[in-house]
Amino acid sequence: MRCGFAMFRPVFAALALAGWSAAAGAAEVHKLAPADPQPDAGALKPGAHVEYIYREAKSLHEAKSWLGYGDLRKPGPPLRGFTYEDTKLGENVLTADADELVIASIDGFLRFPEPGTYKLTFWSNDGLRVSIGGVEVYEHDGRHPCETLDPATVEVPAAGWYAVEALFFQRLSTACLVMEWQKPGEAADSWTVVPAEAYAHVPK
Ligand SMILES: [Ca+2]
Repeated sequence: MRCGFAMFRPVFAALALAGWSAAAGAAEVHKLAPADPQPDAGALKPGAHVEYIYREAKSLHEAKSWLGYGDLRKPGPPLRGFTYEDTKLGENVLTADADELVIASIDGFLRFPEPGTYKLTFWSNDGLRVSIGGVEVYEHDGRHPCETLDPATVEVPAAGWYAVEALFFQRLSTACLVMEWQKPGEAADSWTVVPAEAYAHVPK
């Protein structure tokens, strides 16, 4: 094992020097479709709609399979957005009634204030899959601490509301769910947590 790993390291180093890994992560730009029609402003309520299933999932595949059990779904108070930093041990996850063994199905709208190219960074503990404007933009499967993979790059054709859907699960210990954005023209090291007022939903 040790020998094999040592043999691989120069290969990774060479790929990194060639810019291969950066190119692979940055190449994909997701083109988002605005909600059509745009939601009626009078019907929108703050935050995102969420339903919880209080079952164990170790992967997004398992979490998704539980969604099929409709009678297990329990609507929860709306999320204020993806603004939940890592919990303390024993603290409830999101707006759920439990700190562990929670699956959340989230949907609503996200408002982009201007058109252009945005970068989105998602932090999750544990698994997370996100679609915005009809496009899957991020997935981080499995159980892990509050961490992120490469940012997603999205092309926003017009200011306004975009449908957002997410599948999230928290198995054990702490949990987090955060989205940050870098708006068009902002510096490459400039990240802001997407504010609560950017999220809305139509009550079901
Ligand atoms: Ca966890």
